[in-house]
Amino acid sequence: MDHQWKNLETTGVTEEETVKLNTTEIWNLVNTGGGMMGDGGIMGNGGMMKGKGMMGGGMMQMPHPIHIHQVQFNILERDPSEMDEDVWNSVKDGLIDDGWQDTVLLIPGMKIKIIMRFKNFKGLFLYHCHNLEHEDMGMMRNYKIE
Ligand SMILES: [Cu+2]
Repeated sequence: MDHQWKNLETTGVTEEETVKLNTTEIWNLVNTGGGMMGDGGIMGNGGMMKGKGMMGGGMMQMPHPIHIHQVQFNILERDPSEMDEDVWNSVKDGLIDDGWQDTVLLIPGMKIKIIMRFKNFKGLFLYHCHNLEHEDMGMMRNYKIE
C-alpha cells in the first residue's frame, strides 16, 4: 500500500514501533481517557503503543476500536480497574475475548494486554483506530517488521 510508505517518510517509525520477524510480543494498549498526553504516547493526540503504550490522551473520552494489520492476536488480559464502573458493568458481558482477534475495543480507562507473533513478512504495516474521524486526527500509524 502506497500510503504506508508515504506515512513513514513523513512521520517515521519509532523504536517502539519496530519488531523483529519471527518473534512474539506482548503489547499493552491503554486508553488514558483523560485530557493529558501520555508519556509513552505515539499515536496522534494520545498515542498507543506497546510497552508503556498509551491511547486516548487528548483524544477525548472515547472508546477506540484498535485494528492491527498483518497479525492476529490473542487478548491476554483486560484491566478495567481505572474504568468507570457503570460503563464496565454495562459492557462486560458483551465482550468476547476468546480466539483470534484483529481489532479490540479500548474503552476509556481500560488497559488491554495482547500477544501476537510477527511472521511471514517484513515491511510496514498499519495499526490504527477504526473510528474514521480518529484515524484522520492521527490515530493511524505504521509499525515495522524487520
Ligand atoms: Cu478512536
